[in-house]
Amino acid sequence: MLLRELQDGILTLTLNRPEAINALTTELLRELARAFAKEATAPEVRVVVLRGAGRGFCSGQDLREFEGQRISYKGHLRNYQGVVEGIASLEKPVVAAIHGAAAGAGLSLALACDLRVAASDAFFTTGFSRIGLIPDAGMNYYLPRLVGYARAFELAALSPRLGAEEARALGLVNRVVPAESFAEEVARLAQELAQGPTKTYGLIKRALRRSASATLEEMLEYEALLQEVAGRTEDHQEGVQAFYEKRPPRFQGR
Ligand code: T3D
Repeated sequence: MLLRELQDGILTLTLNRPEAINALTTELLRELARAFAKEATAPEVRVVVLRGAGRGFCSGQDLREFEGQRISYKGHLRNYQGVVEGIASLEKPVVAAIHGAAAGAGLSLALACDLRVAASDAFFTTGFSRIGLIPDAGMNYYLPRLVGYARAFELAALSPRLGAEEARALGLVNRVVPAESFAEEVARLAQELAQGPTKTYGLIKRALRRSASATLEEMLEYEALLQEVAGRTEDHQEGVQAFYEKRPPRFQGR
């Protein structure tokens, strides 16, 4: 259900239920949570790419899995909390590589990632309100932070279908690349991140996450604290040395 491939510091996680546009089952979500908590934290992993097999990224919760059953608070939390928190707390970049559909909780997972690259054929819909549900899997946290309250409400309440360019204009995705060169563009970005100062990326994630609920004074203090940590990394030494020697840095992620 979840395919894993590690190459040159890039861990690629592929949602692999193409017959249902990679709809999320309890088992798939459990595998994903485990992958973010275990495999992705290994020191040799320097970036994670999350993608979908077949013709789309992810169609959200598998609507057939709980047919006829009531949604339970506990079951819902158990299914989604581990994955969304796993992405947020992973101290390395996570890239969502989106082609075809990203809907419902599939879109939520993409929004929880640090960067979103969309193929020109990608399309996006919150989808929840069409089946009488509210956004979940972290969408209520990420969506208004990315697009502002008014747009978040519109996207959540009306569930329009957005094309890749529309999504980029709204700030939902970082970049749109031609569908024909999607795999190469994602690989290029992943390589760039995999050769970067991994520990620094982790600290950037920590700082930006903290800023969501901090005052300026608190952030100034937290930045100083994290900068002390960044200043002790080998990659900082290497970056400064490379600057002196007028050459590109060779970061080792340490
Ligand atoms: O239980 C809880 O805890 C609640 C949690 C909720 C979280 C959520 O994510 S709620 C939102 C769930 N997702 C949706 O409502 C989206 C449903 N799907 C769609 O709207 C469309 O399929 C798409 C817009 C994603 C793609 O449209 P299209 O036309 O490209 O594909 P399609 O023909 O609709 O789908 C292809 C197949 O995938 C089809 O199966 P079939 O008929 O060929 O056997 C379709 O039924 C299946 N599929 C698509 N989405 C889901 C799905 N099967 C199960 N669950 C799905 N979410």
